[in-house]
Amino acid sequence: MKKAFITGIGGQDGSYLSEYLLELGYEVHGIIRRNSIPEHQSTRIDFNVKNLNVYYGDLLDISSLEKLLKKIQPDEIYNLAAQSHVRISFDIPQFTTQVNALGTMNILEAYRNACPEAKYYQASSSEMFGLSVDSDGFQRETTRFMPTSPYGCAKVFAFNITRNYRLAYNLHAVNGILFNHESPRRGSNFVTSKVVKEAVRIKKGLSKILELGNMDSFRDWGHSKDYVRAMHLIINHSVPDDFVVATGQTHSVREMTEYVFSKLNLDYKDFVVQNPIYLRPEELPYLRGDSSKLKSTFDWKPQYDFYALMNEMIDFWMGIL
Ligand code: NAP
Ligand code: G4F
Repeated sequence: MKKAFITGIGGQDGSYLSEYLLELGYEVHGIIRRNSIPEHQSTRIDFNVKNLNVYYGDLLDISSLEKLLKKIQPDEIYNLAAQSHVRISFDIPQFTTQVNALGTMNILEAYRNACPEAKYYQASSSEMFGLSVDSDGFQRETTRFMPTSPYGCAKVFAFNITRNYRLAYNLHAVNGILFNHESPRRGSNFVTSKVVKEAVRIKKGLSKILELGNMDSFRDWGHSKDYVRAMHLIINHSVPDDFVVATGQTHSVREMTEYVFSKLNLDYKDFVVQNPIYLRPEELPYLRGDSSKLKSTFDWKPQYDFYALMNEMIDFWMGIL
């Protein structure tokens, strides 16, 4: 039985990845942070299932990482933990950098000392590309990084230190450069979840307006379930390497909002207002990923397109509100 160790196991991707690996027959281990309301830790995934083991740990506490990796001796390590909200990274830049950059260094050190034979996956991000777009309108593995947020800058460090550890210490350490991916489990302060949740509340008479920031940025949105399958393929490639994971389609926040409201037979223009508190000091205006390298290396293609993704999220929020 293969063993996986996942940081961020209670997050959107960590929860789907755990379920996917358990289905494949893995023994799954993961860390959660201490929370004053323990029930909040398992809102996305039931931790009381066979072959799933959860411990307290933190990327900022190298002793907890090293102790667990020494004991578990995993075959695969997935570092998914992060302060993952880009706008909030402007409010708490130092914390974001400590967790996302130095926290990555901590787990790489623990990995190198405790179980260097394991394979390591780093959750890198399209936010690293920032203002940089190739002349054909796509971002890919060779596109230079020009990040536009403390989050993006910290993720560039994490990407580079992962590559550095791979080459310097001959470790099987890889980066997945994932474009935006969503699901019913997406935190409700990310734009897709926020729009769907609030549109459903408006439809049900529970709310009257939706306050947003910049509606003219473009994102390449996929489904988290498709992307965790890609993580597993990338970490298990015979040669450690870095891959972009994206749908290749891009939509503006305005188009996404218009689609969600229209599915509920509403006109977004009657309900959406701009609130400057949701604008960012520097915006990333456009993302569209080219995942040709991933597709030509593995038999991967997304099962969800943008509309199927948004429809699933609408059905979810209609069901629980
Ligand atoms: P998420 O839902 O915000 O999950 C992040 C997880 O990390 C949460 O469980 C969080 O725990 C945990 N965490 C935060 N700080 C930690 C720390 N210091 N020590 C241990 N755990 C900590 O994010 P996601 O959407 O699943 O994303 C997973 C990873 O992929 C992140 O690294 C993110 O930056 C990256 N990524 C995401 C996307 C995307 O579109 N979703 C795209 C590219 C890259 P708490 O619940 O306690 O906060
Ligand atoms: O949903 P978002 O907050 O996602 P963002 O900033 O693209 O970051 C996500 O994707 C990254 C990959 O590229 C990940 F690395 C990162 O961890 C995270 O998962 O915002 C998307 C767009 C932005 O242009 C933002 O300015 O939506 C715009 N937006 C407009 N109004 C809003 C809002 N975003 C949020 N969160 N809230 C708003 O009210």
